[in-house]
Amino acid sequence: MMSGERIKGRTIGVIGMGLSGMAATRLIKEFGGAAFVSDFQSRDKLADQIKELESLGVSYEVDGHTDALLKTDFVVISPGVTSKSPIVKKLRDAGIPIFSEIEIGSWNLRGMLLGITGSNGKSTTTMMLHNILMADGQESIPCGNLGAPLCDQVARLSSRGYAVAEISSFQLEFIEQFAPSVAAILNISPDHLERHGSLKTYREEKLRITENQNTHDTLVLNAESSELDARSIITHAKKKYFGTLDALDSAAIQEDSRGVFLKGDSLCATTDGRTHKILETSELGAPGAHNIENAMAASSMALVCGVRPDSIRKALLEFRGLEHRLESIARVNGVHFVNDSKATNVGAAITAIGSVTAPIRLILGGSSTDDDFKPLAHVVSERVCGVVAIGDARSEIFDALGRTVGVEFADSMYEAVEKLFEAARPGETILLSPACDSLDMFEGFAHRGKCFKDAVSKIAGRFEGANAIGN
Ligand code: UMA
Ligand code: ADP
Repeated sequence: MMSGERIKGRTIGVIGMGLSGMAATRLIKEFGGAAFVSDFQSRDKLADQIKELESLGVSYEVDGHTDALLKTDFVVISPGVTSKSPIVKKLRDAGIPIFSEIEIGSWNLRGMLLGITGSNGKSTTTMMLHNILMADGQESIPCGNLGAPLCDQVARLSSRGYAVAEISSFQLEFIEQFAPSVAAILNISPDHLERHGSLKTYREEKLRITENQNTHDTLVLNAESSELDARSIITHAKKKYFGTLDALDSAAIQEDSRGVFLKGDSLCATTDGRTHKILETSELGAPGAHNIENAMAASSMALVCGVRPDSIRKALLEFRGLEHRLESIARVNGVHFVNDSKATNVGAAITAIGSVTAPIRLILGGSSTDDDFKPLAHVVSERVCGVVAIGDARSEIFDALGRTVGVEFADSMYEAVEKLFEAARPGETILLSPACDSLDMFEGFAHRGKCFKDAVSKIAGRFEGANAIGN
């Protein structure tokens, strides 16, 4: 059934007045439904949203979720609302269906839905694929968890276009029919375990991206992520694996199940029995071994969409990575500053540390979602000569790494950068790759990255000839 039919004339509850809730509300209004929006924050914190709701003529409540939501036909839930929330229990007990924002967004999306999930690399791969499609002259809109809700794209996308959606585990919790034509699962490593309870449940949520795919659809999978265990995944979709040629060969993956693979130093694809080189890894515009994986995932998806290998090559040469992801900031007195604020879990920080070749002085910490920093010890002992820990998780970081490397504490980003810069020698890299969420000290990862950059430019301002790179 199309979204219009499921929405028109219905009373639909929306939980949360954030990006998702407001986008869902606009969609409901556009398709002739009556939205009732509920948020547990106070009126003064929601002034902008209330202004928009009042101008749309939409009813709402603030300061909590009341039983008014039980009088709706179904409810759209924001990804930040957990399934353990009391209102979810009440709605379930009352038999009221609950859908995520991506679910109702997908109901009437014209064009093709491409969905990318995984623990790390989602935003980068989403933007790589978007750039590839654009280089091929296609209409493409990057959206989803990267900050542009799918519901807002319904009116924007034509039937010939692609919605390239970054999809989080939170968004997959309340899907019913959501089914990307091409989906990718990049990797699995511990993240958001406080919400999902265990790595097993978290992986199961991620796998839901394929649960409604059919035999015409494709699922692109990383052949080398051990926690993902791609071979064991059951799906109706055609599987396409990416990875090194050795990994695909040793897993006996047949030619028609191969996506883009790494043969020596070249990204290659096989079509009609012939292997083509797309580009050398040294030509990739985005740095680091993890971006080779992201490039293989994005180009595997693009090939399924019929994109020409030349367009893939052109886009991957030009794409330099996103802000706050291994972003080179400046060199001051021979010390290189790199901003990887988006590394919000231990797996991402391990990747980032591994991809910096110089000796590293590292900023870790924030609010932790998985608490286990011990997996960092090995890579820290090999590459890192000093750590400054910030935020709520700093004691846990000290406990996990204090025997491996010197760990100092700082109360602000500026103090952290200053401490590391005082200790650093020319040729070293000061890396912010915190392995934690940011909300204990910052408004989000972007704000944390900006504070890092501000601290660096303050220090650089004291030296003549400091070299700002990029932004
Ligand atoms: N709220 C309630 N009741 C609750 C909980 C929250 O009313 O029980 C209200 C809050 O008061 C607030 C609103 O809900 O007004 C916030 O909703 P939300 O947390 O779902 O945030 P959105 O603004 O809708 O943003 C969400 C994603 N946020 C989360 O998943 C936490 C954004 O991803 C995403 O960009 C956006 O939808 C558009 O799709 C952020 C994120 O951190 C960046 N994602 C996680 C990650 O990447 O690791 C999954
Ligand atoms: P996500 O959207 O999944 O959080 P991003 O593309 O924003 O992923 O990258 C976040 C961080 O994760 C990067 O700064 C980098 O440290 C790390 N990362 C990126 N791609 C990968 C990958 N394929 N495997 C492991 N870590 C990665």
